Amino acid sequence: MTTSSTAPVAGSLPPAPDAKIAMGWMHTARFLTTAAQLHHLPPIDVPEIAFVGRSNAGKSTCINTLTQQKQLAFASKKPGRTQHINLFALGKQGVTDAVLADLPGYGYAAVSRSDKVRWQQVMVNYLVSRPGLTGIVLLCDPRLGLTELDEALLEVVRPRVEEGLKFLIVLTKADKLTRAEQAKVLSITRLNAGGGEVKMFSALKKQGVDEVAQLLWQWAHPVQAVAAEAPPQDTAALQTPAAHAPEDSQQN
Ligand SMILES: Nc1nc2c(ncn2[C@@H]2O[C@H](COP(=O)(O)OP(=O)(O)OP(=O)(O)O)[C@@H](O)[C@H]2O)c(=O)[nH]1
Ligand SMILES: [Mg+2]
Repeated sequence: MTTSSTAPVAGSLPPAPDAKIAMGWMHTARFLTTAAQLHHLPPIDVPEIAFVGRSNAGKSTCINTLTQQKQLAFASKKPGRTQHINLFALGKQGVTDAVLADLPGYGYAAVSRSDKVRWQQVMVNYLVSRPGLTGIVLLCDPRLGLTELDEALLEVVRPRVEEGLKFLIVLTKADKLTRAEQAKVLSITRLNAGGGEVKMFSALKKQGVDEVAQLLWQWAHPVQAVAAEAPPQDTAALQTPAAHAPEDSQQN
């Protein structure tokens, strides 16, 4: 999986920013729009990061904690609180450079079967076809572990993850577990996630907040392609043919 080149590859992750930078960026979050159906969502030309997971897993609370805003996303003890796709814009000086999407949770027993099927279809379509979707954060209550529905979601997104879509599992409500339980569930989830990224998180204890913010910042600011593939015209004229520089040589 690793390459021998030390040159940054376009689209790869930049170094992690200072936690202050990542948290300051997160704090710029503002409500953008809400939609019950996929085709009502506006096209977005910046990276979009979706928060998905079972109802009551802590998606909305996680967004509020990361953005350091109490009520940006609707969080509630009552499962099924989020019933629309809610988009939040991020970026300094009002310039949007990324979008967070809070999705309704799945697996909520009190929802009618037809509503469940309808919503699952919206979500699958969103995950499979939303242009600009850059990363998925799957939130999971570590006391339940990855459930059948989470596994089904993993299967749905697998082809896009293989094509480069970023993916992170956040184990929420870490404050409900002892340190030993946290370590155990982390390693089991890492195993089940096929080596994918997994982080422990607690909104209550502010555990894992900086780390998740730093990773999302990295997702939203991938290394740009270096625009120096061909030398500028005037300096090219100065090069002697004897130099024989390979045309595709890369700078380190
Ligand atoms: N102890 C503890 N409780 C949490 C934490 N995160 C969320 N909760 C609680 O879990 C419940 C559900 O949180 P939400 O953020 O509304 O969950 P959700 O995943 O957005 O739920 P839906 O919108 O129904 O899909 C609320 O009562 C939160 O206060 C946490 O880190 N620790
Ligand atoms: Mg919610």
